[in-house]
Formats: sequence, C-alpha cells, structure tokens
Amino acid sequence: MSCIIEWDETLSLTKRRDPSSLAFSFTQTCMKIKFRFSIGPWNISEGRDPYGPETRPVRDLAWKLPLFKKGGFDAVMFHDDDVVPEIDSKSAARVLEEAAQVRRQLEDEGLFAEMVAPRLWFSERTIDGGFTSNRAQDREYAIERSLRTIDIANTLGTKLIVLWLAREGTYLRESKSCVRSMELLAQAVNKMLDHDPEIRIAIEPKPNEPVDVAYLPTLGHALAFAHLTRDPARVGAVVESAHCVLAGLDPADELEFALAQKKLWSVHLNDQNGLKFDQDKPFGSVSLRSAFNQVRVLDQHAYGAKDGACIAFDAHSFRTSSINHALDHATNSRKTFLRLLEKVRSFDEAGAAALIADRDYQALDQMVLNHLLAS
Ligand code: XLS
Ligand code: MG
Repeated sequence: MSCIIEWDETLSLTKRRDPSSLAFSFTQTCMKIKFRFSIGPWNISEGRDPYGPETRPVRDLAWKLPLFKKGGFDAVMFHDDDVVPEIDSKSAARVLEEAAQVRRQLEDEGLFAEMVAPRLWFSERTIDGGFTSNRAQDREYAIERSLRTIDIANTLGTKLIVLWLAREGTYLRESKSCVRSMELLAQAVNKMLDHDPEIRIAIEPKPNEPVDVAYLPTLGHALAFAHLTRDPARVGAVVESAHCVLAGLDPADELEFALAQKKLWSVHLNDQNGLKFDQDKPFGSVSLRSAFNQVRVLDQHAYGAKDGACIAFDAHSFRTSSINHALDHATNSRKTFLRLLEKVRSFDEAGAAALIADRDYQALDQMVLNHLLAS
C-alpha cells in the first residue's frame, strides 16, 4: 500500500488545546494525510434522465481508465456489471476471466480497485427489491449475484463490498413487513460474510429513490442493522453527501458519526440542492460551507490514514456537457476538495477555540465566512 501520511516538516509539532477551556477537546496532530481519490465508471454517464434520452455517446472502460489516471484518481469503484457486462448471461468461470482481464487493465494504468457493489436494481428479477423481495426466487437471485460480486472483488484485489440497497424498501407501505425485511436482509448479509471471512461490507444509506421509503435510509439505520448480522464488526458504511441532504441531515455530522464508530469505510462526496430528485452535483456545487465542514472532519480525524480508505466523488456530468468534458465534474470535485483542504489547514483553530470558549458563535460564524471568502 502506498504511503498514506506525509509529515509536514514545518508543522511537526502536535498542537494541543487546554481541554478545560472547552466543553469538548480537540487535538490537531498536524500530520498531513495524503488522501487517495476514487471514481466509478458510471460517473461518466450518458446524460439520460427520466424525461429524455442520452446526450453523450457510450464509452468503454478502456477509454475511461486512462482518463481517470490523468484526472488525478488513484482507484476505481465498480458495480459487478461494470467489470463484467451482461453478467447474468455468463458462466462463473467466464465472469472471473473477464474480472482478471479488468485487473490487468487497472494495473497497466497504475490504478487499483477500491470496491465492488452488486447492481441489484436493474434486473427484471429485482423489480420489487432483491434481498427483501416478496418472491423467494428473486431473493435467491440477489444473494447468488452478491456472492459472485465477492468473487469478482477477490479477483480485482479488494475486500470492500458496497451495498447500495436501492430497491430494498417499499413503494407501498402495506406490501412488506419491516421486521421480516430486516430478517431477510440479515440472512443475505450473513451469507455474504460467510462466503469470504475477509470481506467487509459497507452499506450506503439513502432515504428514497428509486423506492418511496427505503429500509436503511440513514447511517444510523445502517449501523444499527449491522448488529443484526453475524459479524457486526465487518458491516460498516459509505456516507454520500447528497443522500444525507435528502434525509435532511448534515453530511459532516454523518461522516463524523461514522468515524466515531470506526465505520467510515468509504465516502461519496457530491452535492444536492435540497429535497428534490437525486442530483449527484459536483462536490461543493451547492454549499461550499458544507463541503468545507466535510473536508474538515475527514482531515481532523485522519480519514483513511490507517486503512487506506478513499475519497470517492459520486457525481455526474450535467446533461448539457459534451463528451469532451465528460470527466470535468469529477476533476473539479477533486480540485475543490484540495482547495478546501488548504482552507481547513489554514483555518485559525486557536481563534475559533477562543470564540467557542466565550460562546461568541456570531463571531465564529463570521470568522468561517471570512475565511472561506478570503483569497
Ligand atoms: C446511488 C448510489 C450509487 C452507489 C453505488 O444513488 O450513489 O451510485 O454509490 O451503487
Ligand atoms: Mg453513491
């Protein structure tokens, strides 16, 4: 694994505040984390929305990977069928052959696989959900496909499986039972945990879309659910900024909540304009201050320093963008992250602590704004 932490010669001292002066204490270690960035092939999308067709041509993985590398990305996140297209029509042996081929492609580009997620929401067999479908044969299909995803992850060289439980919920509240669905979900996750004792499963909560009401809508639900499984220590979370906004929650607080439980195994940074359709806007596009606070908690808690966890940007191009600008939303998200990191590291923490001690939150508010506005 490459070096995650770089010590800054000029800031080699550990600053410690007087804990008695604050209701809480915060230790800034002044180590510089070298964040690693990740992106998914689906983030170069074709521009289709529910009201109109594609606006850009389809590009394959061989076209996307060098672009990712050039854009400053270290890792790639995959759905199972991003690795093996039309996966359902292929034998287990063929699936692993194709996965091995993708691993070679990644290595040739100097990239690695961050995670693999089963795409359980596209098949005609998961119309009513996968693990929580009311049809036994659909549930079997979803579990089987998830076990194959683990085999693909092993071939690609990652132990991180992401579960975005897109259709595990209801369109109609009376159609399923929540208790029954929790049992079914736990059974499915247990089978995955048993399939490979080394994998970790990161649940990506989202409150709605495509379903009306999702079973694991927030991080709190996901982490509580982990305790219904056989091995809660191997069930953690991915926090996506936009999904927090859709649930009416603060993304920085959600990140920190997961960090406090040592369950933040990936992040999908992006932005979202209020309680509307899922927008996957570039990071910081709607609220720079929220983005600043997200970067701040990740830096303060040395996210990724120990386990190599990546910063992923799960954003999409605007529908109006041409194929020549197909990655700009992601490279811009990364640039914004890095600029905000400078802002985080140059923030007057001692000044902020003094204002907190005086409970002068009005001045603290203005201090944050002035810092963000300063060139
Ligand atoms: C959808 C999710 C999805 C996951 C990966 O809203 O963000 O893209 O990140 O399955
Ligand atoms: Mg996501």
